[in-house]
Parts: sequence; structure tokens; C-alpha cells
Amino acid sequence: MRLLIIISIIMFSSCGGGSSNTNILPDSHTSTASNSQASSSSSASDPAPLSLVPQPTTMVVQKTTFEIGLSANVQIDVSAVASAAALQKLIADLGVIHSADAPYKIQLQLVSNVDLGAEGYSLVINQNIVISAQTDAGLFYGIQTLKQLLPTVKQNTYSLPQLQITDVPQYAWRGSMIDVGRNFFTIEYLKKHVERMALFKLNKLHLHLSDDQGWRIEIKKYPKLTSVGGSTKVGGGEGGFYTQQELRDFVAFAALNEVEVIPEVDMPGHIQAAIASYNELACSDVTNLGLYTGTAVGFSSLCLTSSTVTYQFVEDVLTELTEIFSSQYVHVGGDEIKNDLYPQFIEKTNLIVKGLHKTMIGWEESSAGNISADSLLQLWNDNYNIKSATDRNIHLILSPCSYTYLDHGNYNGQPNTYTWCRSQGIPLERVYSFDPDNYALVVGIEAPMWSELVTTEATADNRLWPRLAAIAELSWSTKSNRQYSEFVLRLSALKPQLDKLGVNYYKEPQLNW
Ligand code: TNX
Repeated sequence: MRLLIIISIIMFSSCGGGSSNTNILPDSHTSTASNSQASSSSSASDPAPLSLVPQPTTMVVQKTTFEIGLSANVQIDVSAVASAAALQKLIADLGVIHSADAPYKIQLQLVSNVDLGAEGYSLVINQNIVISAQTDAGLFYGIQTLKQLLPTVKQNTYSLPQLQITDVPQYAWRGSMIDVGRNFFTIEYLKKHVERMALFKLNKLHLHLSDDQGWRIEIKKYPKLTSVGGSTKVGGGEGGFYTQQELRDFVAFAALNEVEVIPEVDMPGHIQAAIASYNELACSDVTNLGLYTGTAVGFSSLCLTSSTVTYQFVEDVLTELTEIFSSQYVHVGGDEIKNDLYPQFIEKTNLIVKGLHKTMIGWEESSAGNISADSLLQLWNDNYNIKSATDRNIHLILSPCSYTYLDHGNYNGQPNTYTWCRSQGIPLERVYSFDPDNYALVVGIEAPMWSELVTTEATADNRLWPRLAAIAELSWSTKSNRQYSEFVLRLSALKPQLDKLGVNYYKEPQLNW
């Protein structure tokens, strides 16, 4: 059944579009809730706690409920494209249809309210349901909250608590990374992943598109990167790659879920798949020029001494890459390599990225180069000395391996998981115990899922969920709003939502799943 949507014509000139091009540095993000705002409160009558993840900034929940029937007067601001689609899907799934005569309205309105920032929203449920935000992204997050308050199966009426929520994320970077280099994951899987991320207000999907074992992105100027470099994967067997068109479509799909896709091509190390495709990318004394399907790291490098071929390659690849991805950011890797010319490589690559009017991200080791202050560094060793970069005001994405590496076990001894960073694995509670406040100059948190040991979608789901929900709460909710014992109760109750999305999550005993 097709829904009619009444398009409200009320527009505000200060309203922005989506979030993908907003400045994410905290200084420009002053609307982040202060600690004084950050306490959740419920009314004296103390209704049951709401099962929301991440925990909202402030809530006033009444004892009374609001019963809604199957027809609603739906009003949506004309420029709220992503949230309009999300709301239509939500109500269609519940059998609610639009009618101008309906006894209550569901309204999405763009408003001018600097306190809500680029992603915050307010949700008021009394005799109507009204979501207000400055942006489409904010409205979209209000809808995710509404979705978590509703059941996942059709009913004749729905009962909602009367409440007022005002909710603003702590960090602008709330991320998931998937290594599609070691093992290839299909676009269909990535789309499912994006929808799951959206439910928890995660907003950055970092794709690790190349590694020693596979090159996964079509580069028209170097077709062998995919025909040769994309042909296999860890353990051997068929690999795979994405065409530029597939990736463009995927970026658009992700944008409708308020997820920004950040591409990474890892250089100058982790590059054997490219070397196997174009041998001249290695120095002339290198004899290992074939495809690689093992799990070792740190053995391959672009040639940094005969630099003409190398830098032409870097520029060509980044030029095509940045044309596909609308993100302001491009991740150039830069991890696990020892070479005296490494700092120079990072600096030159930084200049190439700047020349393409993009902003560079590198793994923490890239701090060895004199990179521009707008660059971001991704910290992955908990105690890596990143001071040389923070002294230059370079901001950080936090991915400390002993809390966020989802290729480590959900429990101590889980088969097919890594233990090199934390021998006991990284259970949900461990993830949740991470305190980003221990670091300065933070744009947010991202959990990488490396895939040397993750060979199927079911295994990927098992490694990603439920732990990504903890990452979502760490990056959205302030410390004063986080408590593990409450988090598990809230998350436990969201099981039907994950079931509806077909997630093959790990059945974490603490969640009683
Ligand atoms: C370290 S973290 C790596 C990856 C591996 C991972 C396995 C980082 C920048 N490099 O290449 O896949 O460990 O846990």
C-alpha cells in the first residue's frame, strides 16, 4: 500500500542538509551536551525504564501512555529526504497509514535550535508525535528512537509512553570498520550492515578496501588491480571487488541511512595485491611479486625510492577513489611499515589528498609525518604515543585494540578469534568499559572488524553484534549517562529489533538472548 505524505511547506533558512559534510571537530560542535544537561530523568511516578540504545541525553517520561491507531496525519518537512523515507518505512511496517483526518499527527519538523547541533533532535509524545531537529540527520535519529519504542510486529493499536526527549550525540564520529580486503563482503551484506548501524545511530562506515590479500575497488586506470589483485582472499579461493558504480549506489544507500562511507586504500604497506597486479610498484630488488593468501602482516611495500611510479599510482588511485565517495575524508592507511622514507611518503600523500580537496585520515603511525592539522589519526594501540600529533592539534578517532577490535573474541577462548591485543578476548562488558574521556582531541570512536579470521557473513554478524551497540552508546551518550547494568537491560529488550533485521548476533549470556 502506498502512503501519501503531506509535505509541510514550513521551511527555515538556517536548516542544513545531511550530516556528511559537516565539520566534525569538537570545537565547532559546541552543542554537545554538557554534563549538567546529560542526566536522564523520569517523572516522580517512575514508569518502567525505556529500552533505548544509545541512552538519550535527557528524558522526561510520564506515567501515562498514548495509544495510537492505524491511521495518522503524517507531516514531513519537504527537505527531509532520509527521514521521510525512514518514517514511511517504519509506519508501513506497522500497518499505519496516512490520513489527513486522523485523530493524531506524526510530524517531522526542521527547526532552528543551535542546541540540537547537526545531529540532535527532540521527540515529544503527548497527543501527537513530534520530532524536531535542525537537520535531516537529526530527524532521522529521532525516528530511530521512536522505532526502538515501538514493537516490531503489526498490532491494531500501539501504546507509547508520553515523554519528552532531547538528545544530542557526544561525538560526531560513531564508527564501524569492515575489512573487505582480507575477506570480501558483498554490497548486499554491507547494505544490511548500514541499516543495523542506523538503528543505533552509528554514522561512519569505514571500508578497508585493500590489503595484501585483496584489492576490492575498481580503478579504471589500473584494471589489473581488480582482475588480478581482487581475484583471491585469505586462505585462497575466489575473492571479489566492487565496481565504481556499485560503490556509488552504495554510498547513496548509506546516505539515506545517515551513514557516511569512508574509503581506505592502505599504503604504502599492506599492498601485496597491488604489487602482484603491477610488479613495478615494488622496488626492483623485491622477489616476492605474487598474490598472497596468508595472514602475515608488515612484509610488503610500495617502492619508496623509485618514487615516480609510486606517486603517480597514489595520485591516480586517490583521484578515482575520491570521485566515487562523497565523504570529505579519505583514509590512506599507513600502518605497520618500517622504512626511513615512510614519513616523507605520508607527507607527500597528504599533499595529494589536499590537492583533491579532501581530508586525510591515517592510522596512528602516520603521526611520523608532518601532516596538516585538519588530518585525523586513528589510534589503534591503546598506549601509542600520539603526543607529537596532538601537540599539533591533530584530532583522533579512537580504536584502541584492547576495547574495540571485534576480530577478538566475544568471550575468552572463542574459536577463530585473535588474541594478540587482549588474550581474554573483548567481551561486551569490556567494550563498554572503555572511557574516551581519557583521551584529548577526540572526534569519536570506531570499532574495526579485521577479517583474516572472519570468512562468512554469519561470523561477521557474530563479531559485530551486540558489541557495536556498546560502541554506539560510548560514542553517543556521555559518561554520566552510561551504566553497564542498565545498558544490558535496555539492549536485552531490543532483541526483537535485531531479530527483525536478521542479525546473527552472538548470544551474549549477560543479555539473556
Ligand atoms: C593490525 S590495526 C592491523 C591489521 C590486522 C589486525 C588484526 C592495523 C592498523 N593493522 O592489519 O588485520 O591487526 O587484528
